[in-house]
Amino acid sequence: MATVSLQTEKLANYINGEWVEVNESTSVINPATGEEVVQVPLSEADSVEQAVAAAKKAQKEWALVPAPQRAEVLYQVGYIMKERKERLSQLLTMENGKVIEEARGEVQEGIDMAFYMAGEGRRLFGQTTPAELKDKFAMSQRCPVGVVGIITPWNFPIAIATWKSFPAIVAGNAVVWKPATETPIMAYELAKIFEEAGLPKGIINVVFGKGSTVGDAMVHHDDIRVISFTGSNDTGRNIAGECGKQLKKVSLEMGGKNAVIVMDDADIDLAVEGILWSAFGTSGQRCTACSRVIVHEKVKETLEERLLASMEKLTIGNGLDESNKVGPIINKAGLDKIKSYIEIGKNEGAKLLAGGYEITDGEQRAGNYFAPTLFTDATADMRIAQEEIFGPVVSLIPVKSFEEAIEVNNGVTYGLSSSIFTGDVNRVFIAQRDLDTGIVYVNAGTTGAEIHLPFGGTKGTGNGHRDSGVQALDVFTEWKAVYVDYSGKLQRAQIDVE
Ligand code: UN1
Repeated sequence: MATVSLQTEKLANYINGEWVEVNESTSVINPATGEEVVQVPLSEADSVEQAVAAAKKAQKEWALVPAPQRAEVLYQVGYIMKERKERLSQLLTMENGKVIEEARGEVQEGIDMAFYMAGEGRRLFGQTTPAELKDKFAMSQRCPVGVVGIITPWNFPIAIATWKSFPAIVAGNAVVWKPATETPIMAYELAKIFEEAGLPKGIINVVFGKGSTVGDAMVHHDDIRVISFTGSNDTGRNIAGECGKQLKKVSLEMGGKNAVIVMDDADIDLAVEGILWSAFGTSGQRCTACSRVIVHEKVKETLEERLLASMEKLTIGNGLDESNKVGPIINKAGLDKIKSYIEIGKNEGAKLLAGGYEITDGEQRAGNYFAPTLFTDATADMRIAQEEIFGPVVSLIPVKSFEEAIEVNNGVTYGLSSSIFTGDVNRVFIAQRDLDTGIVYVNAGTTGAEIHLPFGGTKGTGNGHRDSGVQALDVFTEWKAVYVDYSGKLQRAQIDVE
């Protein structure tokens, strides 16, 4: 099994280019083994205060650096991440638990984002528009917002951080970043990479600590002009409420209840592969994870049989062992939540076909492992078919028609990702039009978004903004409309138009 060392026992905040220790700290636990990996600082609001002050000062100069030069730093970040990919991936597996192959995939998302956003340094396109008056020039340009706050989750601790920080930085902002307390190592490593890449001090500031203290201080700070948050629904709604009161711009991504639709004309073996990967990869702990399968009744039994046979082959264990395909659950609270949904599902009358229990023997004893779980004969209104479980639990919902499948897919409060397996080209186009989610897949599972496309969802998944893709720039920039009148006389818009 591969091992890398972190070379420190306690992490420090990164503020104004300095590593700043705070008194209190707590353990980061490897979910695969139950062992402590490192101590993470538990900062108070004063750390946020220092970080914002540093960011505010540094941002003024950063905004004056031409964007192609700001982008040079991101290219360097990308090169260093590429060089360090294996180290970062192993550390990611140690703090988060995801299997090493997936950890490499996540680090690759960050590398891709670095080069993609570095390219934006030479684009950051605005628009020129004809003015309604003679000898008058009109354009719209993107301007940095100032100091932005980003709050990132434990399930994609490096990828999501890059989706938010890279566009913010290339656009000329300074960042105050609160990473998840469960997974601070990726933040620590990324801050070191920024430092080595030559990012001026104060442009990225990392403050570790509990969301309620650090996050609250960020949300309520007058000098933080944008909050970009990925995480739980309850927290996101609270943040939205607080930001609303202050008229602070906020971008939210808060999960999904994503479904794979399997039609009667689907390639069933391909559908099984798609479900397996998107439901049980990352132990179901993705916002995009498949947790419902909407299946046409004609192929229900065949799908069940083949899915069960494939599930039996899934190897579960420490993600640093290359042969394991499913890793642990992040912590005991995550496990408890999953267990409670198993009881809910049984009480609601869904039929448990596989799994449904914590694995507590063998090498898995000390970690947090949950058996891949399949419910069948679920109905669309059951809680297991409506609420986000964030674990390796999938519920099969039989339907009688294509129209019903679409309706069931859309009948949840979330709207992140959806997928359809079908051989019918007309259904492909109808589905991509009618599936009410921000991401739609055809003949592929619900996970696997690429960084140069917008990531986010409809309805309760968010508030209309998108992470990654060029669209992420909309979160971190303000549009400025500029009019230059070179006629030499006062020309009144709307009035002096001939
Ligand atoms: C998440 O779970 O919040 O599309 C991010 C995917 C990954 C990102 C998931 N590229 O599944």
